[in-house]
Amino acid sequence: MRKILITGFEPFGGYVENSSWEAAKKVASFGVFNVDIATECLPVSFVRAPMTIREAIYRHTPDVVIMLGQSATADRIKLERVALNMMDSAMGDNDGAKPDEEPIDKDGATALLTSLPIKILRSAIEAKGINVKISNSAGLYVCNRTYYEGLRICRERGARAIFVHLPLYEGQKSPHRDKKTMPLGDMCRAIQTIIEEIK
Ligand code: PCA
Repeated sequence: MRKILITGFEPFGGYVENSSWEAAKKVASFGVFNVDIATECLPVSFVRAPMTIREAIYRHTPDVVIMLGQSATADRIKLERVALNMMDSAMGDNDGAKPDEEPIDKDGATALLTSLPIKILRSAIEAKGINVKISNSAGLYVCNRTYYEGLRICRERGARAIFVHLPLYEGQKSPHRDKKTMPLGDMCRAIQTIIEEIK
């Protein structure tokens, strides 16, 4: 049976929930036929998120890692193509860290790319009538930091990985007004579609 690890994040930036963790829990509770799904909730911390995902990958030994994150500015699902070797944040993470254009690994590759067929995944999600696009930047915050780590570890272990940014879910409490949202059910169907495509 194929093993998949789905990660989401704890809340950050004034939100009381994170759509990524809400979606991860729901996909795992529905399940996907013939797939062993593990989940992990990551801290929004430049230091602790990569440590936690490394530990989770070693513990769960997945074939594929699907990392999820919330993007409150997104109006659709964003399949992230690339992780950049840089950290930068004026807002700071949940530990108060505010890296200023710091490399993740000064000897590491400038960028790492997903090892999954991103255009095929986009088409499959579109075919379900769900709004989706490919994005060429996951930002320079904790999601990008986590993606870089996830891709690096998966490459070492012969596993595959992708990062997916999700909008706020419909009904999610937000400290900001007029944010675009998406039904949580659509986000879950998109993630299930990814899992089915890579079986
Ligand atoms: N989104 C943030 C970090 C945690 C999350 O859910 C990001 O896009 O970097």
